[in-house]
Parts: sequence; structure tokens; C-alpha cells
Amino acid sequence: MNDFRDADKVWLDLNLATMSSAVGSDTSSGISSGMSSNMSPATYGIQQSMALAVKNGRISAIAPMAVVDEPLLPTAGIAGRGGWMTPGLIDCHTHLVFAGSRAEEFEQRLQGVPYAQIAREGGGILSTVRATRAASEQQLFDLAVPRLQALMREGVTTLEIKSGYGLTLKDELKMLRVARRLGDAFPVQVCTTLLGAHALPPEFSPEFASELSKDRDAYIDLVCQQMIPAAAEQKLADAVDVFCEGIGFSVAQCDRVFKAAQNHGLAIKGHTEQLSDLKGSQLAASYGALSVDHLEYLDASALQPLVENGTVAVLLPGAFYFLRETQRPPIQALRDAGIPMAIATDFNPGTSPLASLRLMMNMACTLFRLTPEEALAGVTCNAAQALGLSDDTGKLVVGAPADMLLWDIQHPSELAYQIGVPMLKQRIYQGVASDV
Ligand code: DI6
Ligand code: FE
Repeated sequence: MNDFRDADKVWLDLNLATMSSAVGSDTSSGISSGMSSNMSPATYGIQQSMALAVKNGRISAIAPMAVVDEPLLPTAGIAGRGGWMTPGLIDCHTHLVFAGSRAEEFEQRLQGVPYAQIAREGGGILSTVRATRAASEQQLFDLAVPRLQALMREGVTTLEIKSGYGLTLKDELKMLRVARRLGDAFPVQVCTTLLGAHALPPEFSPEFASELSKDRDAYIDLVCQQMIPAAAEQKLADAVDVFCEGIGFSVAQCDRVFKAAQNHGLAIKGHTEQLSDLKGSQLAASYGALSVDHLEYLDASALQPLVENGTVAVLLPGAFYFLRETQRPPIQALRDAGIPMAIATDFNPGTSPLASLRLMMNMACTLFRLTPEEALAGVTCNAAQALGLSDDTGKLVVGAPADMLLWDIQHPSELAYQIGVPMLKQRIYQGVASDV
């Protein structure tokens, strides 16, 4: 009871979806316990009729209402009552900072021009690169704010933001500084990722010289010798990512990027197997990658490196949907192998202009056949793991960061079910609540 009396804030009469014993949250079980990710029917780590206390930005106590002596609590300390509480939502893969629009490209694609062809012809990612290079740091910040606010209004308390539309040392660092500033300016945690190896910038393109592969390697030199050291030294990046793809970079080039990232103490992530099976996921996992992302073309028989290295599979159903892909990630194989699955928006102007993590939960269920419980784990505890955050992040457990959401719902399965109707009552970041 003292934990509650001494707390900064207390919430009463809660139903908790703690996610602490939810599907996919036990990553220690590995491949041998193939049932681990799917055996408990929709538990969400539920605890009903509970009280929860917060002190110094962390969850300090969780107890049944029956043992909390309410008259002894200071009235001013009671921050909320009733409803369902979940961990704050974590969007572990976004390209939130960019300038320009790709609406015309959307029209082109609807007329049948493939994404890869648009990219090869200098559109796609490179059109966003041109607009992002031309934009000032302040302009990029201002453009990103409404996107960030849209995610926050839905309950996002942590998100990752990648660079990758600058592709020069100066412009990549500019993007990362904007990402850091967003985290300083708003009540949200921002993790930053350097994605210098996103596309070959025009000045390295074959028209400027004779041999394609030589140009790509020269650009990878720039990523490894200048961007990664500078981003690490200026503490602008927490992780390094690559686009391992025919229209991106080869496995050998990604290998060089990962080595440089490792040498500079940065975490590793990969856009892998989105459009073809180059085996980038296995490479990234061999470097102990936090996550491999997309995975539509991942070979279901090659998951052992992910299991051995505790690499999270990040599913991006928005990009799958927006590109009207038909090849699905090997969900059942990932589930059988006990590989934690996270879900993210991949918010970006080309393949996923969709700033709704709850819509992604819905799509993960409808398009990829995840359960609503797996979807919630995918945007809480498993997304935290994909960002290398502490083990208790993304869960309602004592000691965890007090990033929490209070919902007006009957059951947590509603979070993946109903989209567009406001259900969030309170968003709590580091123990501080704001009404939504
Ligand atoms: N895969 C994606 O889905 C995004 N980047 C990547 O490597 C798309 C980026 C874009 O089209 O602007
Ligand atoms: Fe992406």
C-alpha cells in the first residue's frame, strides 16, 4: 500500500493488458519451443480490476484493487479510473522525415508502372532525395510535425526515424538532427537510424561513369568511411540500416556497411527480402541485427540465424498493401520458429504514406493473418526489442518506463479491429498524462 501512497500518480479500477506473458514476448524459448508464440489463446497478459502507480517516470507498483486502501490515497494523485490500460505503442520503423510528395508516382503505379521501374528511371526514392536535399532543417522539421502528431494521437510513445533521403554526408546528418529535435520537442521517444545505403544517389549513377558496380562500391565507401563515423561521433544515430535489394545494395555491399556499423558500436537493422530473396536477412542476423524488416520473400527454411541471434522480424503490411504485393512474409514459419514479430508503419512517401500504427495492426491481421494479440505484441514488447530497448519496455510491469495508454474499450482485441473511431482516453508518457 505504501507504494501507492508515495506514488506520483495512481490509476484505479483498471483492466491491464500487461503483454508480460503475451504471445511472442518470450524470446528466450527459441526454435525448440515451436508452440511458444501461439499456444495461449488471447491472454494479452491480462490482469483485471487492478491499480497501477507511477513514480519518477516508471511504473512503481501494480496491485489488485482489493488490496489498495483508496481513502488513504491523496486525491490529487489519482490520475485516472476505469478502462483498459496497455503499454504505449512503439512504431519501430519509419521514414518520417522527408520533403516532397509522391502522389503522381502513385497514379503512375495505378496505371501499371512497377515500383522498381519508377525507381530505376530516377523517380521513386530519388525524387524524395531531390526534395529533401533542397529543404532546410527547419522545413524538414515543420513537415514532420503533423506526421508525428498523427502517430502520437493514436497512442505512439516511441518511434524510430530513419535517414536515407539525403544520401550525402551533410544531408543524412541533417535528417538525423531533425529526428533528434523531434524527440526533444515532443513527449515521445525517438530512436534514430542512419540509412545511408538506401539508394544510389544520382551523382554516383552509371551516367556519370562506366561501371555500375564500381559506382555503388564508391558510394558504399562514403557510407562506411564518412557517414557512419560522423553519425556515431555526433551521437546522431542509434543504429544503421541498409536496403538490401536489386534496386538497392548487394549482400556484399551491405556486409561492408554492417562491419563499419559494428566497428562504431552502432546497432544493425536491415530492409531485407522486400522484393526478392537476396539472403540479406541471414547476413544481418549474422551481425546480431536487432531486426530484419519487410521479409515478403524470406525463405521459410532459412530462419535459424534469426533464432540464434534474437533478431526480430518486423512486418510492414502498409508497404505490402500500398504496393499491392501478393507474396506474404512466411508468418507461420516465423511463428513456429518462435521469432518475435513486430509491426510498424514504414511511414514514407513512396510505399507507405500511412501514418496509423493501429491501421497496421488491423492489416497485420487481415492481410498477414496475425492474431489481434500478436498484433498488439508487435507494436509493444516486440517493437521494443526491435529497437534494442530494455526488456521491460513495451510491457506493464514494475520498473518499466511509464509509457502507457488508457483506452475506452471492452477488450484489447478491439485495438486491431476498429479503425477511425477514437478509443484512446489518455496517453501517458514518462508518467505524465495528457487527454487525447
Ligand atoms: N523500402 C521501403 O519500403 C522504403 N524504403 C525501402 O527501402 C520505400 C522508400 C521510398 O519509396 O521512398
Ligand atoms: Fe522502410
